[in-house]
Amino acid sequence: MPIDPALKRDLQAKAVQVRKLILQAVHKAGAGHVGGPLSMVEIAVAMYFKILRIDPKNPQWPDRDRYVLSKGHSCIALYATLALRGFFPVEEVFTYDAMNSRMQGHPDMTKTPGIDMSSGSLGTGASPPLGMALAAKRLGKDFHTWVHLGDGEIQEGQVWEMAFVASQYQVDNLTAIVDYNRVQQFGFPKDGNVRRRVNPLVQVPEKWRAFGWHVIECDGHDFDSLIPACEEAKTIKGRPTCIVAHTIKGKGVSFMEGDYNWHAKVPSPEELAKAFAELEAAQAG
Ligand SMILES: Cc1ncc(C[n+]2csc(CCOP(=O)(O)OP(=O)(O)O)c2C)c(N)n1
Repeated sequence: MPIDPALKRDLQAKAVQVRKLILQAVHKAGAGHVGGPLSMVEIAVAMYFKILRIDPKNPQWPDRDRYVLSKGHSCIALYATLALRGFFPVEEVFTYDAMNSRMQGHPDMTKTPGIDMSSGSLGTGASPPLGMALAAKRLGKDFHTWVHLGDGEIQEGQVWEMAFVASQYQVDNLTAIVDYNRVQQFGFPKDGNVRRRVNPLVQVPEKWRAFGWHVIECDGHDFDSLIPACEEAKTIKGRPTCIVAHTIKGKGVSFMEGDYNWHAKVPSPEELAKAFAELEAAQAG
């Protein structure tokens, strides 16, 4: 079911703004991740501009929905989204990775308004949201908790400890989103010019189903697919939901898409200009 076209246009424009902020911030910092953040832009925008019950003026509101970016290396996408949503000034995004900045290279819940959980060591951001969701049930609160995982990240055992406990306790106020871009940090040198990792993780929906979760697959770059998936997740009773969002690492910039070399590479001034031109052309088209 397509979403309202005006809302879709607005979200798409936000996604372009977030992509530009990611590229500019990494360029300025001279360090950081690019491919994973670009992969998750629509998911972050859908969350913060449509799905989550939040108040940017009151980031610690006890009844807010929780969103935990477990693939914390991609946090520049979250900082850009939080800034556009009004949690802190947009200019602060350009202090990314600087000494004493609130925009650290991995998210720190003690520093940055809007960050619900510190993360960065893959897998370790999976369990705290389960605790948040269980706490909501115990306290009779109606907030929903979301956890955003990378497909490489779900190779970590802690994710599956969380997965079986969540279904065991019928934690239906918890939704996992797997950013399924099929590329991780490295490819294989022997592949020469072949820029994709040849061995992506397979049977991701089947794995979550086997652990007792309700599974929804969607296109993680298409708001008409992503937003109904998120809305459906909130209605499922008796078990947690996993949204397997099919995404493209480096999405939006042709020479970054699907290329593991852009996992954490800084764009040169020429590459930045080329990327901006592409993003603007796509938006105009
Ligand atoms: C425990 C742990 N091992 C290794 C790393 C280094 N690392 C950072 S990102 C990454 C790859 C992540 O791939 P994926 O989860 O698919 O994320 P995405 O493709 O969305 O960037 C690795 C190995 C880490 N942060 N934590």
